Amino acid sequence: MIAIYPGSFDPITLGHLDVIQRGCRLFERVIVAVSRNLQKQPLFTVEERIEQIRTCTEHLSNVDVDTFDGLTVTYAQIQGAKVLLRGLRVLSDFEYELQMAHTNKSLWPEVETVFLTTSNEYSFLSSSLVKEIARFGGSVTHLVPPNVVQDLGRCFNPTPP
Ligand code: COD
Repeated sequence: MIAIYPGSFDPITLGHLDVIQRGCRLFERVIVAVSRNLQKQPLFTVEERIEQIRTCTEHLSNVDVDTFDGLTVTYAQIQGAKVLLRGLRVLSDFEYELQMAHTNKSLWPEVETVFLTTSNEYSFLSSSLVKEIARFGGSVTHLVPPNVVQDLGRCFNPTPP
């Protein structure tokens, strides 16, 4: 069975990676799908985010990384996937995730959303928090994969010419 893990991933964190790794043990194939239609201005381009995810999932043979425009369910139909994989951290996630799961089911009744609860050590972790810490010069080595640490460093502390 194929599962789509849709998201913004701006940037991918160790929390996202944990969900991907655990999803890989449950599904034959996991497609990490980076949404192109973000409401707010992202820090990284879609292409940069795809590269970041590819690099840190290289060791996982059943992971593909892709991008999509428009509705997640339309993309899932094109890929022949009936499962959407999502992560749950705190209670506030639940409200948003439940609304999305119901909306997606109303659009395509065959789709199922499967939730993985966050691993304890990543329950506080979000991409926005990571960007804020990096912007103010804090260490994010325990929060994101090494390649993303480098990319954040380049963004916020560019080496002078
Ligand atoms: N531990 C576990 N899970 C986590 C962690 C963590 N530390 N951090 C994030 N997650 C989970 C999130 O809860 C989420 O399930 C997933 O990882 C991705 O998170 P983000 O923040 O990168 O991505 P989102 O939630 O911004 O993605 C939203 C979508 C792009 C999927 C959504 O807007 C969408 O489907 N857009 C397409 C348009 C559409 O179809 N709309 C109708 C559906 S409502």
